Amino acid sequence: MSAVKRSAKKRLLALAIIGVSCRLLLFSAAAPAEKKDIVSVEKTPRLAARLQPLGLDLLFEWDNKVYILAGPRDLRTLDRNHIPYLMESNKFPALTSSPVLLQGGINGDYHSYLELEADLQDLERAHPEIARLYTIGMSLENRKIYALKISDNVALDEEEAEVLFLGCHHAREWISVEVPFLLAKHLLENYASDAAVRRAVDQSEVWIAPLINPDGLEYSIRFYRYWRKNRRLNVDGSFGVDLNRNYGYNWAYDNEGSSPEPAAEVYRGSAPFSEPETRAVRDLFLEREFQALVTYHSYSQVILYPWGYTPTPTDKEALHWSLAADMSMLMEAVNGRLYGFGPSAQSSYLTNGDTTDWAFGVAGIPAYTIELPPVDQLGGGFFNAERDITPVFNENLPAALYLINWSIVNFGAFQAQEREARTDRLNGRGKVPGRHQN
Ligand code: 0X9
Ligand code: CA
Ligand code: CA
Ligand code: ZN
Repeated sequence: MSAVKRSAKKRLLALAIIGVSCRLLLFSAAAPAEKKDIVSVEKTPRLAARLQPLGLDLLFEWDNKVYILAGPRDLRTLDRNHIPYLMESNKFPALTSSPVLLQGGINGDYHSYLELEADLQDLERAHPEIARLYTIGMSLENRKIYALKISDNVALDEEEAEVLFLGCHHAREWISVEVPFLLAKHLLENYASDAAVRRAVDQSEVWIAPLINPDGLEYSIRFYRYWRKNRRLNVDGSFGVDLNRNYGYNWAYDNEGSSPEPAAEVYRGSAPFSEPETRAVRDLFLEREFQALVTYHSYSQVILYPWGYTPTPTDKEALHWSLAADMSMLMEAVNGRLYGFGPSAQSSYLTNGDTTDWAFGVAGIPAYTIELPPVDQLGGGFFNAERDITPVFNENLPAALYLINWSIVNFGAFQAQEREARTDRLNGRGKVPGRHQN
């Protein structure tokens, strides 16, 4: 991870970081101790080059230093590589102060796993004709991974454009649960009254899976707010696979932003789709014929699309670009917040094994990572205030509706293209692997 949010983090006032792991001490008796510190390393080209392959959790850069969130193991890694660092935790009082209680429920206005489960069940119960809740897989710790299907005649698989929205691959990105959840709620609750919503729901099949990493989310709520990965117990005793490095297209292409080291924050797992959480997405995807995909993350306020594993543009750069440009414009019009956009590898950083590379790689469909606000650490980083939830959703709504409508309008062309791809594969002329062959 050459610097998570490298671009966004250039001019930061480091001390504005808030709420670093408010909950660290809350359950410390029960929690396997994963206490972390914030350390800084001088930002020289030489040190940066040596830091890069270590897969550490780079928080931000400020005043010619790189700040890193580091556990005991990470500190040993730094020692072993003779990289000098300074302990900076005392600059971040939130690390050691007692937890701030949020408004309602265990994590305030954000959803915990059980709260989301209850709310999804309520939505299905309140709108049985147009909503159906599916369990698309089980997490490592046996939590259900839910997907809500929204369409007219919801029990039938109709010949309609299918669009997939995903949330929370990364545990600490709580806002990424809320946006797809609120999208589901909006579509269902406005179906009767809003003609545009009704048309979208009637003519498409929208699938919304707001919580791909339930174990990680719960861990982030209860023990360690900064948790990113799932909760896989790795061979070396460390925990977690980065689910957004575990997808099977050019998995392990190289070690840029994706690590073979189990303890790394960007550990890609022992094999492509080694994790039940990514398998759940894969299996749903391969069963359906999605025409577009959005996976929500945070933070940095940017719309990304393939490739992530290489700077080479895809053969659908123009399409990706123009849909992203339109979405960005629609989003900015709501609250005035500008979402940048571009290919992942350039607008973000190189990684391999992410969701959108896989979806595009096997199906050739537009696939977007939307990194929700804030734009940088100064704005709160991963810790959106509860009052951000509604405005962030509001500005993402028109982009989601736009992509659904684009899929509806282009459904005929999509079907023709799928038919052609199938024929090509049958005749051994396939350009892409093809989603039906996995
Ligand atoms: O690193 C990620 O998985 C995503 N960023 S996050 O801070 N939410 O973890 C970005 C994924 C986009 N893909 C690439 N940059 N290749
Ligand atoms: Ca339908
Ligand atoms: Ca269908
Ligand atoms: Zn993420």
